[in-house]
Amino acid sequence: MQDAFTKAIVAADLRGSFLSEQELNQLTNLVKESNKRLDAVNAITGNAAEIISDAAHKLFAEQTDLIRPGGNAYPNRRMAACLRDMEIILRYVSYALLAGDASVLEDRCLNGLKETYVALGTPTRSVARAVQLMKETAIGYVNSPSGVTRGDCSALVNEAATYFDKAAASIA
Ligand code: PEB
Repeated sequence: MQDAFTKAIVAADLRGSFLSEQELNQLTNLVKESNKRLDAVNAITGNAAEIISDAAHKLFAEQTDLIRPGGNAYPNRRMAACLRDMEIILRYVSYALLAGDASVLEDRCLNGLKETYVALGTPTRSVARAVQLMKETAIGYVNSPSGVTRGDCSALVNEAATYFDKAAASIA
């Protein structure tokens, strides 16, 4: 697992060089913007239950077969597994956003996940859709101005979106 700092250090060390000016500027910017980043992580963390249930309602409204007998979110045991999986994925996205790096998400959550779903017979496209729906709601919370200092958070929103997209693409 890496964060934006360790990633830059590992890359520089591989080259056997000091950090480049560009790398240092990027990290300086990361530090400058870190309060925004923490606000964004907090917006996702503090609203995780809402993000998951909102996305799950939309998924099951779109794909009603999932909650019918024989569906992958039926009976309660499978529904619980589904909601738990959504929570796990959202949790790792929140870690990646905090670290400013996707490796924690890739190594500890997405690695082998698609294969797991294929083996379980869980429809991978439906899981990917659930992730996309969580993305929409989560970004709404990150963009919400309530309780935080107003500012431009477009770069952080875009970054958060890349983690959700990465998760969805690796499962689909
Ligand atoms: C991944 N999910 C399930 C299992 C595992 C994971 C390992 C099998 C063991 C179990 O049932 O607990 N575990 C999960 C994860 C990590 C991990 C993400 C990452 C580190 O360790 N059903 C649906 C939806 C979808 C879904 C499409 C969006 O209808 C998920 C939610 N996951 C689902 C279901 C099961 C499952 C298990 C239904 C149970 C499958 C079954 O037992 O038939």
